[in-house]
Amino acid sequence: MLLHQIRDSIENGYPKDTENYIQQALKEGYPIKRILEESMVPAMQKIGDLYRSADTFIPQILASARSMRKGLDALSPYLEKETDPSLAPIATVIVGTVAGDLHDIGKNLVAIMFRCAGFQIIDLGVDVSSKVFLKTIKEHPEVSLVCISTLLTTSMPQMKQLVKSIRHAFPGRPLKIMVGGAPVTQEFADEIGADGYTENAVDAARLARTFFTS
Ligand code: B12
Repeated sequence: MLLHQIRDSIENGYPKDTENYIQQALKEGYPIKRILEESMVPAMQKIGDLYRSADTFIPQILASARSMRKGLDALSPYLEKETDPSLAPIATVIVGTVAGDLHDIGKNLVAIMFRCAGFQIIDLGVDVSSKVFLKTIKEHPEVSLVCISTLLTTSMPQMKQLVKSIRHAFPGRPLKIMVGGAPVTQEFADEIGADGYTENAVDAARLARTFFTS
């Protein structure tokens, strides 16, 4: 019931309701992963599909995006509690949306699923230049995975260039690179030399674990 209410409040764009329902669900002991996988991710996927079929207008999308952000903010403090500080992180991961692209909902979901799975996250935000990606990788030798997101076909060349620049700048470093976002495909990921691609955030965290735990 609560999971449905969270989902509806995101789809209908009521941020306050999303926040309240999520807080209630957390108090009642729903695991974060379940809230994400069963209500938040499907809600945003539905909004995306409606947008594609021209049934949803920009104000409604923005309201849903605001609900999603409120929901993720409400989850954050609980995420800290669920993570055991005595356990070393599986790996440190940089996440960011490529230059020219301001979409961050999918990227934020990827970051939160990775944190749930035991990774340490450095979130660079949106519209991140290659320069900032490279500088951050250089300044953080503990980083062993870079996750790049894009929602715009016009930003896909930047993604390709970024993967190339990372490989070129850190030739001997065992860095894995994952790419994703709605227009990205496995074929494109292979073509640009990324180590991994998945269609959604849940599978992304699962795939990343296989890089470091097998
Ligand atoms: C919400 C939205 C917006 C919001 C963004 C709010 C925000 N804070 O992010 C607003 C209204 C601001 C917006 C703006 C624009 N948008 Co917009 N937007 C969307 C919409 C409807 C949903 C995107 C979304 O959040 N989906 C839900 C999330 C959960 O899915 P996701 O991002 O794909 O992420 C999942 C997976 O892809 C994966 N994933 C994501 N990143 C990564 C990374 C890695 C490493 C991995 C492994 C996996 C992974 O995991 C995620 C969770 O499961 C899409 C339509 C669609 N069907 O995608 C259009 C869409 C992306 N937008 C589009 C456009 C054109 C724009 C604008 C240019 C519109 C304009 N004329 O101004 C601007 C762009 C401005 C800019 N410079 O970035 C187009 C892009 C077309 C194209 N081919 O490039 C789309 C496809 C709509 C369309 N059909 O025309 N948009």
